Amino acid sequence: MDSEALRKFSALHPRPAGLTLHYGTAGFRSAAQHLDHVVFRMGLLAALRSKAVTATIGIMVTASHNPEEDNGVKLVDPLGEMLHPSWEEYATQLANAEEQELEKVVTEICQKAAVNLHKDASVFIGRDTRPSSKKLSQSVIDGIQVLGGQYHDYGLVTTPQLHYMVCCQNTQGQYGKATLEGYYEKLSKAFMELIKQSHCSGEFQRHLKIDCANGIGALKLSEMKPYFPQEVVFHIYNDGTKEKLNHLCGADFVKVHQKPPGGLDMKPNERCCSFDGDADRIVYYYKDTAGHFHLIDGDKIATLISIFLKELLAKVTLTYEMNMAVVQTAYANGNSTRYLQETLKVPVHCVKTGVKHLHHKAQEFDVGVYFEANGHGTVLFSKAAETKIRQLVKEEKDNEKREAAKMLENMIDLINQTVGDAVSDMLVIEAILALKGLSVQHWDALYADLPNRLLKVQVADRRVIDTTDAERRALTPPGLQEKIDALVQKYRLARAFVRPSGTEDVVRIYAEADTQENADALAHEVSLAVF
Ligand code: NG1
Ligand code: ZN
Repeated sequence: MDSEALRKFSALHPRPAGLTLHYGTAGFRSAAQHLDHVVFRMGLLAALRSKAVTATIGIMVTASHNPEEDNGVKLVDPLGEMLHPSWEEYATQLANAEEQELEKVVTEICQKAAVNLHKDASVFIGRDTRPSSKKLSQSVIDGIQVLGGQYHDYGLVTTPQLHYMVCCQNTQGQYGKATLEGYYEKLSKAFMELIKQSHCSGEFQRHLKIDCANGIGALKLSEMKPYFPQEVVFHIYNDGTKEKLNHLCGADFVKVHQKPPGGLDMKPNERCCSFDGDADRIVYYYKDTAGHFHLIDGDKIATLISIFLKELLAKVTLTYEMNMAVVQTAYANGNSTRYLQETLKVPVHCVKTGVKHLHHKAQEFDVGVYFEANGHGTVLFSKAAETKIRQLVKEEKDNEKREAAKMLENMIDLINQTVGDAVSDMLVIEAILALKGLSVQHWDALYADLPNRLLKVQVADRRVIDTTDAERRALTPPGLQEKIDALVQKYRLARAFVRPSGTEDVVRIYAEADTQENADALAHEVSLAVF
C-alpha cells in the first residue's frame, strides 16, 4: 500500500470530528456535507472488496427517497447483489476511523478478509441526480486510485442500472451487455416479445402516467423511449426540471401519505405510477370516478406477478416441477399475505426489512417473488429453472406449453434479477396487464388492503429497541412488547410492531386494523408506548 498517497488523499477528505455513521439497511445516508470522507473511504473499501473476490464491484452514490440535501453510498457485490453482510462491519470501521488510524484499519481489514493488496481492483461507479452527487463520486475515484484500482464511471444511472452493469461484467456478458444500450435493448426486446403474445396485440396502445420523483428515472426513461414503438406511450411527470428531488412526490411520498404526488394531474381511472429518487421502487395508483384515491403497493404488485407466473408454471410444470414462493416483510398488508396463502395457495415467507434479506430468501426457490410493501422488489429464477424454461422454448412440441415457456423466458429477460428496478418492474406490470387484459381497477380489486398506518417517532436512542421474529416482536426495552400486545387486543383484525429504522434516526411504528380510524388510533397509542 502506498502509505504516502493514503495520507495525502485522506487529508483531502477529512472526517468531521465526532461524526459516527453506520452502514445501515441501504449503506450510509446522511446530510451530503457530512459524507465526503465516507465516500472516499468507500472507494478504498470497494477496491479492497474487488481484490478480495477478484471481480468488479459497484459503488452507487445516492440517498434514494431522502430529501435532496441528503446523500448516501452503497456497494454492489459481483452478481449485482447488496454488499455481503460480513463486509458491512468493515465499511462502518473504515468510515469512522480517525485519520491517523486509517492505514491501520485498512491493514486489519486486509488481514481479516484475506485481501491481497497486490491484486488488481475494478470498480463501477454510478450516481443519482442530486447536486452533491457529482463531487462525491469524484471522491470515490480518489479512494479507488489510492489502492491502485481501475474504475469505470457510468455517471448518471439508476441504482438498478448499476447493479445490472456489475452483474453483466462479472458474468462475461451472459446477463447482458454492460452498457446503457445493452440494458435498454435487453428490456425493450423482452417487453415487445411479450406484448406480441397478447391476443389483442394489434391494438396495443397503453397510456401510463409516470411520476419520476424529479429524479434519475425521468432521464433514463427518456433515453429508453427510442427503443419502443409508438404504441407504447409513457407520459413522464416530475422530471426534475422544475421542482426538487422527492419533494411532495415519488413512490415513498405516495406510499407513506397514501395520496397522489404533486405535479401529476390524474383523471378518473387513469393508470399512474411513481418511481423513487433512484428508480429502484415503484407503486401504482388511480383515482376512481368518485374521486377516491387507490394505492396499489408492492404487495399488490407481488400478487399480480405471482398470479401470472403461477398460471404459466402450471402450464409447463407437468414435465418439470418448479417451486415458487413469495417473500415479504412485516410491513406487508395482512390481506395480501392472506390472499397469497389462502386464495392463490402460494407459500409466503416473512423476513427482516431490507432488500438483502428478501433477496437472500428468494434465492431458495426456483421462482422467488419478493417485494417490500413500499414497492421495492423483483423476481429471481434459479439457474435450473431458467435452463429448463429456455430448453422448453426450443424443444417443446405442444404449442400451448411452448408459448407459456416463451412467456416465462421473456419474463426472465425483462425482470432485473439483480435488484428491484422501477423501470423493469413497470414493464413487467404493463406486459402482464396487457396479456391478461386487466384494467388497473381489476388489479386493485384482487383483495382489499387492511387499513394501516405507518408512523415514525424520534427517540433519544433508537437502538434500545431490539426485535425478533422478522421484526414483528420487540425484545427490548423490557415491557414494550407486552404493552403493544395489550393495545392490539383492543381492535379487530389488528396487528402492530415497532422497529428502529436503518436509514433514518427514527423508530418506525406500523399498525393495521379493521378501519382507518382504528389503525390510526392503534399506531398513535403504540407510538406513545415507545417513549
Ligand atoms: P428503514 O429506514 O430501515 O425502515 C427503509 C424502508 C425499507 C428499505 C430501506 C432502503 C420502510 C418501512 N422501510 O428502511 O423497506 O426500502 O428504507 O431504502 O419502507
Ligand atoms: Zn430507492
